[in-house]
Amino acid sequence: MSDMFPVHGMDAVVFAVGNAKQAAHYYSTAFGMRLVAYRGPENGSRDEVAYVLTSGGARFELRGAVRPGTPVARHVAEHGDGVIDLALDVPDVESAYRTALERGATGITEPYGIEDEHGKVMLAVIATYGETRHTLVDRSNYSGPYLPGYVAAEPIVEPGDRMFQAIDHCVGNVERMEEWVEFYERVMGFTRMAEFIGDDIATEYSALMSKVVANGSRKVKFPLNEPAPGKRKSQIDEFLEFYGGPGVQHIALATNDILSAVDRMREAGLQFLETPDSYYDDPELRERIGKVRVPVEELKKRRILVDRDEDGYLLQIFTKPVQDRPTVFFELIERHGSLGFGKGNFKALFEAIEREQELRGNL
Ligand code: TYF
Ligand code: FE
Repeated sequence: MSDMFPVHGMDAVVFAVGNAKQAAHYYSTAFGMRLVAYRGPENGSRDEVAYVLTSGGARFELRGAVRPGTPVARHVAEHGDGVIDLALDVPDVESAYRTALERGATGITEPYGIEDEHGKVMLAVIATYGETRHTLVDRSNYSGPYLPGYVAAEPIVEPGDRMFQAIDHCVGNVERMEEWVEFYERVMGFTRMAEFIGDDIATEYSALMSKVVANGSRKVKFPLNEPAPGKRKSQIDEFLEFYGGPGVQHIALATNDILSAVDRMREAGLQFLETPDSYYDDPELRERIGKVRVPVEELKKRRILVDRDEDGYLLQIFTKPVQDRPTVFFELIERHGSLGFGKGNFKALFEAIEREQELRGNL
């Protein structure tokens, strides 16, 4: 199955935002990303601007509207700032697109090539949950800064050491999780990973159910959440209400130094979810996690969560939502062998999310 739809990894996460110029500044200063490419009225894009930033292998494209009535303007009016495209790096766009459509995916843009002096890129677009899309990209014959139509750009601020190196996973909030799990299985040959949140955990405290699908190499991991009936309003329902339908909930960024990343992001003004002291003072925590690379005190100081499974351990932390609506947020994750998503932290995490929800009056 997966041989029929090979995927190398994520190509880019594309955001539609209300003010791309300012968002580019934010991701440069608070996330330490490097501006590498730009497209706008100065070089032939009359209606839209786009800023492309990278951090190691992770690439974000921030799109904004220059005039009313454009697709980006409409998307932002409807959903607020959000992710419009999880672009996938594929070896053969034509065959991936045909395969996807044969297996029931909705095509948005037929495969096409686009060229400039740096070479040629192949692109096609299929639909996924809500208004989110997957652009299929083959840039193996291209050496420009991003895509034809974009010009190279200089960093907005001089980037220091990288805070993160790659995109670890991209999470979708949907109304019917199983439908989208089956979509990725059928269309892309992705398989279910072991970690999931079933109705047992859901009824206890999380008010959500979750399953994870991944490609064969596990480089692309897509957890999918759906609301579950609980004592109070699900955080997934809050997202669906404020986003105006299904969409990307969080992007997890893989870092190899979560301590310094958190310190620098906080210094730049980014806000993280607060984990209570009781999480760190619980004697069972040390038992559960065993030996990790830093003393628990260092994690406690920064409110970093830790989880261990049979393969190893992971450190993770979650930002608060990064735009006006209580929708998209980020996770930082430092993996040491573990392939999981922090199952042992779900209780503490969901309680922290619910405290925020309550402050917003949405619980
Ligand atoms: O991606 C994950 O599965 C973890 C845990 O609403 C998680 O980051 C799951 C659901 C959710 C927030 C975090
Ligand atoms: Fe996550």
